[in-house]
Amino acid sequence: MGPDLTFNGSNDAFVAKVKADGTGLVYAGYVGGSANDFDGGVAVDSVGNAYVTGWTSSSEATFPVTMGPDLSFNGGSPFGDAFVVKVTVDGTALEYAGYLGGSGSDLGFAIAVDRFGNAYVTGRTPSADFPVTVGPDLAPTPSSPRSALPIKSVCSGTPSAGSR
Ligand SMILES: [Ca+2]
Ligand SMILES: [Ca+2]
Repeated sequence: MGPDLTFNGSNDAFVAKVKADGTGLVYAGYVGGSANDFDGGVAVDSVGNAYVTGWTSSSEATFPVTMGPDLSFNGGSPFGDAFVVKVTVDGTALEYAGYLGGSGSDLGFAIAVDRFGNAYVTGRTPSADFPVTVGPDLAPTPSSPRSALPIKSVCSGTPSAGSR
């Protein structure tokens, strides 16, 4: 199943591929389940597979999980979990689709992909039970639970005082 051709309710994310000459769409469809699904970002690899992240309040009962970081919804109000979806070149299938998050509201904001096809997602989480594996920091920051998602996250540096 690719990006869904049927609207799933509340809000859905969508992904669309526009022809190189701009005369039409190669594909366009929804990504989501019955609850709120929001886009965060999209990236494309060298052969044209699209990788979409965002966040969803839709459980696996309606979100099109296939294979992915996590096939079970972890909850969180109001935003649920971040999600990661890989759309095939022709848009007819989701090569994988799954959740990324813990019990809080996990947001996937941006995604990039390397030449080997590894996807890199960054976002925000208030979940102390986020599924950390290897990463810059495996514990939530005590003073601020909104640490960046540590799975291959892309960190931006903080300019030091007085720097330009
Ligand atoms: Ca939806
Ligand atoms: Ca969550």
